[in-house]
Amino acid sequence: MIPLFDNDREQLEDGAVLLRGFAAVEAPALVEQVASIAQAAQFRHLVTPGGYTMSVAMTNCGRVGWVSDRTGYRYAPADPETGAPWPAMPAAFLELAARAAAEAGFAPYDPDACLMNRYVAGAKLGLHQDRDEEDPWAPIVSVSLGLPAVFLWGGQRRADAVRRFRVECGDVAVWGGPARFVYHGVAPLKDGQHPLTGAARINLTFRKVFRCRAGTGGDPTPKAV
Ligand code: MD3
Ligand code: FE
Repeated sequence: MIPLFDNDREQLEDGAVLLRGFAAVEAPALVEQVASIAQAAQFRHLVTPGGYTMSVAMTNCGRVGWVSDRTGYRYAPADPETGAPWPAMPAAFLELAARAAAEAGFAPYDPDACLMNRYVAGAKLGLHQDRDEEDPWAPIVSVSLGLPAVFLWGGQRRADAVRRFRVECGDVAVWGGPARFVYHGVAPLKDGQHPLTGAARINLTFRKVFRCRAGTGGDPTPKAV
């Protein structure tokens, strides 16, 4: 398929790219899949090791899911709420994530987990690094759905200057390789209504958690182009 919006590509820095509108066509189907996943694994507000309840509600699909409680952050094969394995990652998720990763020079890409974040007005994600994954090079792919938000994009150190990017439904960001440990976050969501998600923004983040899977014979780290 010929990619739509091919020119809408913003290189943030080496290893990080914003693909505006990359998932615009698929957005309604993705939102439906999220709703169906959330029936089996509900969105919940996790507690951080420091004892704070996150303003963003989260759930997961894939081989493992990201969870947090008073004992720490980790990837878990089962939903701690139900004890059941996380719902499988839909084929449409995998295909989109792999296509976006390839567009950013990170092919092949076979993510282990998709963390889904749901924001309502006021919900935010403070500046952080994603560092609970074993593979330090494989990218994270982010898909924004529903209400717009402001991404905060810093540097390798917490104190580095932060740039802001407004992202809309269908925008996709990919960052890996040299940009994998950049500090990032999301500014408090503004009130609004979106035809696909109502008063919410949903963000999917795909992660390669394991360095390589048993039985695949290696080829652990994709190379950035
Ligand atoms: C790309 N999620 O779950 S994707 C996370 O929107 C997480 O829910 C965020 O960080 C979310 O760990 C955002 C990360 C992100 C943040 C800022 C960016 C990607 C970016 C700024 C520019 C480009
Ligand atoms: Fe993050």
